[in-house]
Amino acid sequence: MIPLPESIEITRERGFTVTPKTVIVVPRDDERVAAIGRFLSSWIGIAAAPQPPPVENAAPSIPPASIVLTLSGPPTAAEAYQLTIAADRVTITASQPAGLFYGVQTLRQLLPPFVEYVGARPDASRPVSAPAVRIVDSPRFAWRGAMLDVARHFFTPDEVKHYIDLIAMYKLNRLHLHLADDQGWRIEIVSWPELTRTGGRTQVGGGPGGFYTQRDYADLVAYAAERFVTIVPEIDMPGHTNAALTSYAELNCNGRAPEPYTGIDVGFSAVCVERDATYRFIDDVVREIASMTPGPYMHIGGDEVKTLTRDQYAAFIDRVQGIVESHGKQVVGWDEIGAANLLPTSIVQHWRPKESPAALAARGVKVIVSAANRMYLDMKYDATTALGLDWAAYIEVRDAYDWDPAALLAPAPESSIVGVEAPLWSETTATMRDVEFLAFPRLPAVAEIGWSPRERRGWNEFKGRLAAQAPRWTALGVNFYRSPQVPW
Ligand code: TNX
Repeated sequence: MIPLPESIEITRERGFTVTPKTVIVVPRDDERVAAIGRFLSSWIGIAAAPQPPPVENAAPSIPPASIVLTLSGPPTAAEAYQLTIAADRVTITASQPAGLFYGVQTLRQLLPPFVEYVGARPDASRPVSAPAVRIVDSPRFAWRGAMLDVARHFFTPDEVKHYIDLIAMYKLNRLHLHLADDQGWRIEIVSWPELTRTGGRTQVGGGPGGFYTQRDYADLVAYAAERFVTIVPEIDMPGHTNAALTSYAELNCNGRAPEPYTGIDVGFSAVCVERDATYRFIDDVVREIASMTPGPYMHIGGDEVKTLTRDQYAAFIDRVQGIVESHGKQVVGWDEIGAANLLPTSIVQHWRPKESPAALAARGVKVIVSAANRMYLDMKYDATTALGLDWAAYIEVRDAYDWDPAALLAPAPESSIVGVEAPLWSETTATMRDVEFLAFPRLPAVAEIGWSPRERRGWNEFKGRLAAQAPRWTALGVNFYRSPQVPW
C-alpha cells in the first residue's frame, strides 16, 4: 500500500473474497457516497446497492458477504477512515465522503492488480480477494498536491483526467494547473478572447498548443471533485506572460505585442505594472476564473521576474492580492511573493532550493513545500534520463522519498506547513507517456510524504512496496521508470 496508513493490524484470519453474492452497500439518499460505491464496483464488477430500509425494532439487515460504506462519527477529521476486512464483510467507515473515498482507494490496493485491467473479470481461477486487516488512517498534511504545466505543452482534458485518476489513487487532493506561461495561454477568458485565440495557438517546439473552453474547465473541476481533488488554477504573473503580451499590445509598456515564444528560457517577460490596463486585465481574468472555480484558491505565480525592481514587484503583488481577495479567493504564490506584504491568508509555495522557507514560517506564513531539488518531477532521475531538466538536481527515487519537509522549516513548527506538492513542468514532456515516465515512481513517493506519519516511513521498506505497485501500473498502462534502486 502507498501511502502507508497510520496503523495496520494484520489479523491473520481468513480474508474477504468477492463472490457473485457480494454487494456493495451504501447509505440511502447520499449521491456522493453512491458515486464512491460506483468507483469500487468498477474495479470488482459488483453493483452498489442502497442500504435496505430500516425495519422497526430490528438491527439493520445487511446481506452477508457485503462491502459496507458507512458515514458516521463527528465530522472532525475530514479525510480519515477505518477499513476492516474480515471473511464475511468489509466495512469502511468515515465521518465524511472523502474518508470513504480514501478507504476505497486503500481497499483497491489490497485487491489483486488485475482488477485494474478494463475487461478482466474475476472468475473461479482468478478470485478477487483481500487480506484480513484492520486499518485506521488519516493524513499528515491537508494539502497533498501535484502540479501539471499545461502551458509549455498542452494536455487535453482527457489527458488531465487521466492524471487526476492517477494522483487520486495515491490520495493526493490538489491538482494545481499551470494555465498560462510564455509559450501558451490555456484557459478561455470570455472578456479577453485573444488570450486563447492568439495566445493559445502554440507551445514549446512550435506545435499547435490548445486551450480549455470554460466548459472544458468546469468539466475538469467536476471530474476532479468526484475524486476529492480540488483544482488550483494558476495564472502566472507578472512574469511568464509572453502569451498574454502577444495577444494584447496594451499589456506591454511599449504598446507593442511581441512574437509568440516557443523556446524554454524563463524570466524575460512581464506585463506592464505601471499601466491601468494591466489591472483591468487581471481583474477580469481572476473574476472569470474565480467564478468557475469552487475551490478556495487562486494561484498567481509570481516567480522568476527578471525585468522589474524589487519595489515594482512587491507593489504589483500587493495589488493583485487585493484583486484575488475581492473575488473571494485565497492567494497562493511561488516563494518570491514573500517579498510583498502578504495577506494573512496567503500561502507561499516554496520551490527554490537555495531559499530557506524557515524565514517565511517565522513570519507566520503558511507554506506548501515543493523543494525543486527533491520534488520537481521534471528533473532527470540521473544523467542518462532522456527527458527532463537538471538545473535543480538529479532526483533518483530515493532522493525523492528519503527526507522530510519539516526539517526544511525548522525551527518553525510543522504546523507552518500546509502540505506538499510535486510540480511537473512540461518543457520536455510532449505527451502523457512522457509525463508518466517522470511522475512514476516519484509521484507515489511524494504522496507518501504528504500522507503517512514521519516515524513510520523508511526507504528500505518503502522500496519494496513501490515495487509491488508496478503490476498495477502495467495493468493501467502507465509508463514508468525502472529505477535500479527499486527491487521490481
Ligand atoms: C522554474 S519553478 C520555473 C518554471 C520552469 C521550471 C523548470 C518555478 C516557479 N519556475 O518556470 O518551468 O523551473 O524546472
